[in-house]
Amino acid sequence: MPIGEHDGLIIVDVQNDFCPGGALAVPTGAQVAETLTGVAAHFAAHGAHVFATQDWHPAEHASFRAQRGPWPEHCVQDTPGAQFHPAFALPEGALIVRKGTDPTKDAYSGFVDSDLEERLRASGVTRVFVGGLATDYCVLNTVVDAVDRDFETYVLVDAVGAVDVEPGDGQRALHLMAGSGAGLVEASAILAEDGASGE
Ligand code: VGL
Ligand code: ZN
Repeated sequence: MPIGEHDGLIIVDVQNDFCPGGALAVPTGAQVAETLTGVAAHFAAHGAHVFATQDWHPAEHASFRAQRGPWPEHCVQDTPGAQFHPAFALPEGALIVRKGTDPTKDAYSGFVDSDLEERLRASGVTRVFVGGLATDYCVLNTVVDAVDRDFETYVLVDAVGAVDVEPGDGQRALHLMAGSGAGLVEASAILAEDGASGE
């Protein structure tokens, strides 16, 4: 699948707290971080637009257990847990979108209370590819919102990882995304284009 200037890559929450050693770890988080570094470089090299979201909570966020929320404290603004994983590097020109900053409500989707949609449209993006963490929360909600906003939307199935609070949550999320109208594609197949075109 050739990538070009009307494509956007949305990399969701590749942050330390969602990787092994973090507060809300996805077992494959570090692998996903490494894969997405290569994918982001490929997109940038083909003139596509790269966006990376960060879960970016104030210290007493409503989603934390201390506030009777569902999650352990994670991705608190300006802490190490909120930083991108060290295996993840963004190409020049990539834009960072922060979400979950309202202390009173959660925002799993990169489109909620952010300017992501405007920034995609301002860049001329009509087709988006989504990877990152976690498949069953922020990737799921970002993908469904992208479909709703009429972007042609694909999930990078080999560049996502699930929290799996209940076993199978990640698989169910993939089915939900496909059912919502998103396509499922392998990032490795997109990367293989470089070899195929002799670049
Ligand atoms: C996420 C749970 C809580 C995610 C964020 O990035 O998927 N999950 N906050
Ligand atoms: Zn969160």
